[in-house]
This record gives sequence, C-alpha cells and structure tokens, in this order.
Amino acid sequence: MPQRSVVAVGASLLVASLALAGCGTRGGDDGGETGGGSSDNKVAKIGVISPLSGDLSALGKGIEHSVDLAIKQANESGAIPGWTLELAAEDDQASPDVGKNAATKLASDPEVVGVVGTLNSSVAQTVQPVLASANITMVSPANTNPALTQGADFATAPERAYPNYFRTCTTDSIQGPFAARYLYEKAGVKEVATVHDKKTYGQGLVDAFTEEYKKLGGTVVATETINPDDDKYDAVVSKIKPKNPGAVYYGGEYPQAGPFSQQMKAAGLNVPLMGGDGIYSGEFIKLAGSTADGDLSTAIGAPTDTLASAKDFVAAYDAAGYSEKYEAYGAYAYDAATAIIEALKVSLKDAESAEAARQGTIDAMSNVAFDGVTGKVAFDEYGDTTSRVLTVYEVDGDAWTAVNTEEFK
Ligand code: ABU
Repeated sequence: MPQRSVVAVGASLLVASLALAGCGTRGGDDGGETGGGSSDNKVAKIGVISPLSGDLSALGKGIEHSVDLAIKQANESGAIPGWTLELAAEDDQASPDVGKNAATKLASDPEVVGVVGTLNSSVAQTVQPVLASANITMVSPANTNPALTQGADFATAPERAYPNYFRTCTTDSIQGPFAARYLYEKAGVKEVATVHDKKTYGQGLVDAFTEEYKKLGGTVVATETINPDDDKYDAVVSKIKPKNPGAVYYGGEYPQAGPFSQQMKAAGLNVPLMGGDGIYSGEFIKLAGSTADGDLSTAIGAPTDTLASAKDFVAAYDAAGYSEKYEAYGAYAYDAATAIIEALKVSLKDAESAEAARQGTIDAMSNVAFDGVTGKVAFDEYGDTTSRVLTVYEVDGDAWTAVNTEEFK
C-alpha cells in the first residue's frame, strides 16, 4: 500500500475514533468539501433550505451555491478558530410540507446551528416553528411576506413573530407600494388588472400593491386569481381583456407568470405584465417568449452586477464554476450566510459544541452589522433588514434591464 494511503487510513481511523468518542471533530487536511478546515477542528453546520429541484430551482440553486461560497471562504480564512463550517443543503421543492421535513431533519442534527432559507414565504411558514423550537437561527434571503417577521397584524399591530428569524431582503410592504408608485407615477398607467396565485407571497404582494395604487388615485379594473397547478390561463385573460387595463400586476412566481404573459399577448392583451421579485429571473423571459418585451418586475436591492460591494462576490462565484447562476437572491444568500458566520464568531468562541451555541447565535444576531455584498447588513427589532432599496427591471430582448433603483421612503 503506498505511504499516502496509509496516512489517509490512519487519519480516517483517528477521525472515526474521535467521532465515536463524541468529540464532534472530523475532516482531513483538506477540510473536506467546504475547504480549509483542520482535522482538529470542531464542526458547525449552516443549513440551506430552498428549492433545489423543480420549477424554482434556478433561484434555489443560486442560494445554495452562494452559501457554499461564503462557507468555503470562511474556512479558508480561518474565520472561526477551532471550528470548520460545513454546508447542509436540503431541497424543499418549494413545498411547505417538504420544507417542514427538511427543517425537522436539520433540527435533529446537533451540528446544525443556523439555516439560510427559505425562498418561498409559504415554505417559511412551516419551517419557522420547527427551527424556532430547536433554537436555530434562520436567515432568509428571499421571503418577502411581512407577516413572517411582524406577525399576522403587521399593518396595525406589528409584533415579532419568531426571535430566531431574520431576513436580508426587504418585504412586500415596501415592494408592493414601490411597484405601484412606478406604474402610476413613472409609467403613467392609471388602470390595472391584478392577478395572483393564491399563495402567501402572491396574494400579499397584490394586497400591498393595490392599497398604494388606489391611494395614488389608480383604478383596479379587474381582480383575478390563477391556480398555480394550471398552465392555461385563457379563461382569466378573457375576463381581463374587455376591461382594457394599462397593465396587469401579477403576484406570484415565474413558472406561472411567464406563460401568463405569453398567453395574454397571444390573446391580444398587449399590455405589460408587472410582477415582484418572484418573476425576476431569466427563466421568466424564456417562458414568456418574444412578446415579453416591456414586461416589468421589481426586485430587492440594487442590481448585483452594478454594485462595487458585490465585485469580489461576483468574481469568486464565477471562479468557483457553479453550474447555475447566482440569480436574484445569490448576493442576499451570501450576506445571510455571512451574518450567521459573524454571529458564530461570538457564539462558538467558547462553546463545547455547535448545539450548545444555538441560543448564543440567535442572541448574537441582533448585534450583527457589516458591510455586505448587497450594502450595509443589519436587522431591526423584528429581524427585518434595515435596507429599503429596490429596483424596477424591464424585459429588453432576452434580458432584464434595470430602469429605476431607489431607496423607498
Ligand atoms: N419573494 C419572492 C418569492 C419568495 C416568496 O415567496 O417570498
């Protein structure tokens, strides 16, 4: 047997015996997949819960890869002496039930101390209570429904929903009105039809949009819903068309919004479809086809590729060779992972184990503040990001082009 193999086997046996002795250490000299750890290090895991398969996987994989990158870089720089971080990614398939099972699996792993996710607000609703009862910090880069942080009465009596839950994206209480102002004031559209997919995000976004749009003086000429499992929307389009809206405001995600836009135009309803961050993906343009020109979306923050603060992230992501793009939430997922890592620098310092550091990590999160890839990262008393920047994008050919980036006031 060559000497290298003998050393490897010896190291494996040592690691195995340490694991059996409950020392919670492992990994060879290369630190395993997440890179840079030492075999003497204890292990703490950061989970990811997002759609890694199915219609929304373009967004979900961008989240997974961005967290992986943050973990690798933290290990390589020795960010937390004595500890190696590992990624524990779970596919929620954009389903609340599957997401709940993923959360239960991660919560039962004593090495998991924080989770980045979820993508969908509806999935967060089932994941939040599981991670809260296990004292695991959860930071979403993408959930925009306001009730997740501020409770069901967020508009009138906001109350922190879960002490362990934070997010790096702004909420639909801001995104909906931001879209309404753009459409009414800048695009001059005074009459709209609204459509949503009856899910937590879609319905909430349309509600927030409608309130502001009407306040500005706009008229909602039709209010329709679709079933997210359908792929033919001609019945809904034929109800909207005779009302002659200047635009259709859509609450939901690109797998339905893309075909909806295509079918609107094919039926002669030649007005822009506008949606929120759930349609801001190259996949929307592919699904909507050549008639998508002029369709609009809002998305959280400024465009990642224009931010000086995101330059290193974009370069490192490209260099890492991930097979999917970072998409709408990659930079926010990277910042979410970094926020957890910043908290771990405090909570793991004198901790016996990752599990013992769970509550300390939640406590440390409220003091986390740093210059992130997306700008200043910090959380308010509800766990919401303090950033209120959003961008309007318009489809131009085969790409989304930024047309207006602003801080919402
Ligand atoms: N924020 C858009 C898509 C994710 C969600 O359900 O909130």
